[in-house]
Amino acid sequence: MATVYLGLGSNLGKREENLRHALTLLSHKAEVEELSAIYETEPVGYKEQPLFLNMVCRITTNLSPEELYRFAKDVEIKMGRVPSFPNAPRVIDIDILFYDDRIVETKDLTIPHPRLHKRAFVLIPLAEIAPDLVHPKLRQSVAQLCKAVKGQKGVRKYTGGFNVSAICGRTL
Ligand code: PH2
Ligand code: MG
Ligand code: MG
Repeated sequence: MATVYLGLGSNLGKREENLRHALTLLSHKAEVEELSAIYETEPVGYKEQPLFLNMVCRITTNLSPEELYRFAKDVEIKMGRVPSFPNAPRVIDIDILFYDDRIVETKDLTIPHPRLHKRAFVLIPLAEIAPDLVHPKLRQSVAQLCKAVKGQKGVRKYTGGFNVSAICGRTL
């Protein structure tokens, strides 16, 4: 069984509902073990788009990294995500952040996620549920990476929140 951290983001449609729906679909093939809070975040990269909701979760799974990547893409497509330009607005984005302490570098897939250490919208929620997790390439903990990351002001706790107890026995 592998322990995996996923980053989720949505900035189109009913954003909260999209996060909840993605977690439900993910839970059909993986155990959703822990969730961060939800954060409302300023878009990074391409700025002229709506605010995102972002969160992270920890899952356990028997899927290989490639199988999990395919599964996450299938969930994105099922939820109506359409191919677009990099950093474009999206109904849902599901990124594999860490897969145990594996390093994967193939044409389609890079694990750890190649930009996670630069993204406050990933590190702030991740530091909530896995501060001591060590990045296997950078050899720094999530808490250390989070302390150093730029753009923290653009990441704010979202006060909405939803009941996910059916997914992992926890309410946000
Ligand atoms: N995802 C991106 C690009 N920019 N900005 C925020 N705030 N949140 C995201 O999830 C995000 C982004 C590409 O995946
Ligand atoms: Mg992404
Ligand atoms: Mg993605």
